[in-house]
Amino acid sequence: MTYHKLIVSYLCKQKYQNMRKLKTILIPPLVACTTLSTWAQTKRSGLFMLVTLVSIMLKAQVEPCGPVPTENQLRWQEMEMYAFIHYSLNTYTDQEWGFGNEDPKLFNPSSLDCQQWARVCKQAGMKGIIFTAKHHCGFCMWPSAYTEYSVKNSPWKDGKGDVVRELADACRKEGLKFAVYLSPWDRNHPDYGKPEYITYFRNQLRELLTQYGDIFEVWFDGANGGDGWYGGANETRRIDAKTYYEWGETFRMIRELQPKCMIWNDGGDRGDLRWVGNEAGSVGETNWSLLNKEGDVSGNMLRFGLENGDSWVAAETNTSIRPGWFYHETENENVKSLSKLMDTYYKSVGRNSTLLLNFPIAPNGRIHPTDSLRGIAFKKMIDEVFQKNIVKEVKHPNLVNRSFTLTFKKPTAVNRFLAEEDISLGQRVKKFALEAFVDGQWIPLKDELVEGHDGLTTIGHRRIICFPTVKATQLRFTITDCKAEPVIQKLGLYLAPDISQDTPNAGEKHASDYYIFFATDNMMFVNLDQETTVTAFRYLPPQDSRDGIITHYRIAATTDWNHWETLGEGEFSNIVNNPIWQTVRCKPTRAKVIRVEGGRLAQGKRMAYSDVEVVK
Ligand code: FUL
Repeated sequence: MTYHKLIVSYLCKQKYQNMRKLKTILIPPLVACTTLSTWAQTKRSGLFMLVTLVSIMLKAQVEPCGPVPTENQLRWQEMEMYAFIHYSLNTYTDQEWGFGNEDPKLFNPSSLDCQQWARVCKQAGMKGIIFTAKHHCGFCMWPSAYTEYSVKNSPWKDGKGDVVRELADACRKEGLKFAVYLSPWDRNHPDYGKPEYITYFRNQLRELLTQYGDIFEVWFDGANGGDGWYGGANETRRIDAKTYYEWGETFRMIRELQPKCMIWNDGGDRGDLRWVGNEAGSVGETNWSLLNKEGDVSGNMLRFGLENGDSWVAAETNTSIRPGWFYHETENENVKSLSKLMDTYYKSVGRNSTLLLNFPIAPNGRIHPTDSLRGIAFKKMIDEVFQKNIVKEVKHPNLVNRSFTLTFKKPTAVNRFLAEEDISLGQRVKKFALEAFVDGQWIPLKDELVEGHDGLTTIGHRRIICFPTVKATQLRFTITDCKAEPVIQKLGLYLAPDISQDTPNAGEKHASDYYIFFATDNMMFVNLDQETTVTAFRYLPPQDSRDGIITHYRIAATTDWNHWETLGEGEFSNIVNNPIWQTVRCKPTRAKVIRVEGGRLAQGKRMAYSDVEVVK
């Protein structure tokens, strides 16, 4: 049979009826057949061509709906999970944000091993690594020619080392992609806040984009301006993140040097992807991969996208496997549990987002064994749920009246539903319904991770719905609202094992029973009841709102209400985006009452807390 006949008979059998309904056929079949079959004969790769041609033609029958992803965005979305690695001088000072005056001599890992990082990340299912080449403290993990504040002035490898190079090489060896985090805020640089700094910043970016092979993403971070060392000026510098960095020019440079690179950006010009507005590891259950090109982006837009946005800007959910981004020994017991990681997976990849999961490096230069084991267990669990599927996945289901019913031979236990749209044609589905046929009747299902409504909104690249186990003989999926005729490329049903026994909420809350009272809106007292020796004070900020979060604190202790000994004073770094436990260490101090003053709050007038703890 000739290619023409094969194709025509395939189309007649499979698609003729649908084709008659089509509004647009972008490639006239016979023209395409003739041209491509001639080419196919020349190339002697007929079968491949046939398959390609059929798929081009089938796609061509459907008009894209609204903005669609670029090739870069599609490739990136398909990575699904990739790792963050936070490592810098902070690792040696036990901080989340360095001030910019930390001594480069502190950087001297005993057994730095980028191969180990890459191996762990790969085994944890990560497809690439984004590395903090420079965090806010300004210390460069590569020997930049533009500053002395880098590994070249550290004792590690006698100043001849380059962590960026070692990691880029290790990633390539493991078949992982590589990317860089370059903090625009630089608390070390004397020129930060002045136009000269932008040249410095671009010079550094050029080094990273030209000396380390392909870079799949550049991560800029939104923390911008504030207190810092700034070459000894030791002051507060505020900038307007929208205008100061002149992102347009920087973006042009990135596109020129690394045309396949995705751009993360928060303030100013729109990047290729968006932050989800929190660092807790979840995006909205409704998640449109769209935003408007111009205009401010609110917290809700980060979380839910914008249904009628004019540009494709898909979500990237970033979170850490531990409470903090950098390694802190005190968090060794708080590495996220497997159930917490699975919850994160469902609330990111399962909600049409990618997952950027952070692994901090310990002071010895390796990923801590607890983190690596947990990461690997995480990947194993994803495979267990989604690779050993109990019902055969359905590729390109033929929806009848926008509905599809999966039928089993006998009552079958299921608790996870998966659907994927062909996003290359745009994101179309607004709302859907799920029903299970149990004991002779249809029962509606809802997303158990969503409160207040059934949570069955938007699909995009992948949508996973978790629901309590049902023993059903059929499951009906019905699209109840969409922007255009849906193009579903996959449906699946699975049974996830119960892992609720595994330390839920690891990495999260404690509960204290101290007597706490407020003297004023910005001053609270923690009564310890008995005199005791205190070595640290810990503060857990409010978890569901920025109201009352203390960003600048002063903490003192007393045994007699007369003499107050200062325990600490300063800023809680990154507390707004990542409202985790904050630890203020102090020299051993006798205390009966602790006074906490909120010098500055993130929002609101009265300081607040979720919990406090006194370390004896
Ligand atoms: C934040 C930064 O301030 C943190 O230190 C961390 O790098 C995180 C990924 O982004 O906003």
